[in-house]
Amino acid sequence: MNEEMDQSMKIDVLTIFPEFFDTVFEFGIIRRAKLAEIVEINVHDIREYATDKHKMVDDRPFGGGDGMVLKPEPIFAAIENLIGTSDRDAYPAGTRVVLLSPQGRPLKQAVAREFADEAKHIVMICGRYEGVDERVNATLVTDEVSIGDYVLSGGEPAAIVIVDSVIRLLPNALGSDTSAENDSFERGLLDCPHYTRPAEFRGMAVPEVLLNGNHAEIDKWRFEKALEKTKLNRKDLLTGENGESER
Ligand code: 9D3
Repeated sequence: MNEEMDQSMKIDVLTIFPEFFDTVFEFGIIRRAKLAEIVEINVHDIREYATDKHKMVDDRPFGGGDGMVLKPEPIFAAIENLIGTSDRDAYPAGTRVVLLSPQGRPLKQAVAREFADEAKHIVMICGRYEGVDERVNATLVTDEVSIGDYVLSGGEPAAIVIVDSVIRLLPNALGSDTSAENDSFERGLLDCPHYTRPAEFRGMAVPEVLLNGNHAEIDKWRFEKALEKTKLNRKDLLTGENGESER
């Protein structure tokens, strides 16, 4: 096949809990994208790359302290198997090795867009415990990403979030009736409220403007409601102090 024609993406997930991903990629847009061969997703148990007799994947931190640290050897072996090299500078073009970590660059729509536009092969490394041996970060990782300022038990939920946000931006992943350009974060505003039938439910009426068929008035109402909601819940989107403006 002509290389410029092939817009498909390969995603590999490295985790010590592969069962965590057993069903998450089997619904909706992700399922359809897999069936349409827009994306191929494979989940790998880091333990399968451990070579010692106890299949050790973690160890105590040098310098002391609580918790365990993921060992470098199995992760280097996994990357060499999946990419063909553990030399970051020798990765094929379009290869991203993403470490999910609380220390990462915050995930924004612009980051998902960058991966969707530029990556052909993404390997996600899910951290656990207190973290991952820093030599993984220093040598293998091209992008360290966090999904926000709250504490997770590991990188697995973050990997799922990134996979979802990236796949829906791949060419042809959404049905022709939907467009990623209309998504609220691509516009920099939260979405307006939505209503469907019945026009009155338990005494609550749908706003009259939505029923009168005047589309100029409807567009104006929707914009005003979106602005109101954004001022209330996400002032940072309006003042450009959250990095979202790099769209
Ligand atoms: C005690 C200090 N903590 C660092 C902030 C330790 C720690 C907390 C949580 C170490 C690892 C984790 C597990 N979290 C992730 O691996 C993670 C994560 C997150 O916790 N929040 C947002 N995004 C991400 S991406 C990976």
